[in-house]
Amino acid sequence: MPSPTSRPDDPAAALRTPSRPHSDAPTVLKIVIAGGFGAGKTTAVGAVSEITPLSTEEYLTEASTGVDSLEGVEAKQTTTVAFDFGRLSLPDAPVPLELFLFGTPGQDRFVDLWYDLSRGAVGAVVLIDTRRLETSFTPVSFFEDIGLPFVVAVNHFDGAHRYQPEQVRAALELPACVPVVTCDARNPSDVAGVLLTLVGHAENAPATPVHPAPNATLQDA
Ligand SMILES: Nc1nc2c(ncn2[C@@H]2O[C@H](COP(=O)(O)OP(=O)(O)OP(=O)(O)O)[C@@H](O)[C@H]2O)c(=O)[nH]1
Ligand SMILES: [Mg+2]
Repeated sequence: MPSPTSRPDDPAAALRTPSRPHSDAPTVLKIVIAGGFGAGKTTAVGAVSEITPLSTEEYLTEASTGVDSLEGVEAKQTTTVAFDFGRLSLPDAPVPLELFLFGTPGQDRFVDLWYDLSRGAVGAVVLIDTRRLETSFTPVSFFEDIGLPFVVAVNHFDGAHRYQPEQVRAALELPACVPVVTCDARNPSDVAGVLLTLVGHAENAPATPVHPAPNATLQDA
């Protein structure tokens, strides 16, 4: 069996290296697309991916009634049970990039999987549905706890009240250094813009290795 490849503690270091040996080669980065149940994670990965995205959707069943609230997303029939995977090349970015996108399942009960998917990632996007802001509390706390740079992206659902980014920042008690942006998860250029915001943020964030979430977070989830 091949030995596992060790994970660099600071994946964003590739962005800060002044002269890379193969300057034409894109910098490959892993990015996590997170957020609460039904926030639009699978939609965002699918919108922007240049390959047919890998998805692990399963039908919602009666067993999830009363567990996974469909308020605001009543038309939703499926949910991600493992992860989404997509790829996006951005050759014209200030540094040519190849982004590997990993969408998480939304429910808090998958928090162990969120941790596994975060290994080796340069950062995370936390998608927010402002109609159900409470579903984003655990994902935000999770990335704060493990020390992974993240941006908050407000996914504008039709008919939802449009809050200002600073109102969202206040409601989530986010520090000024965490970017808060808006997007439509169905729009490829919106999602690409969010990803570039994250890459810029991760490049400037202090290099802190991802560490296991404290037990308190896991128990609370
Ligand atoms: N109007 C609108 N609908 C959206 C948007 N993003 C997602 N949707 C819809 O909202 C529903 C949920 O989207 P998903 O992409 O499955 O959400 P998710 O976050 O992956 O959901 P889970 O994996 O179950 O947590 C789907 O019916 C989407 O079509 C958006 O920006 N605007
Ligand atoms: Mg999903």
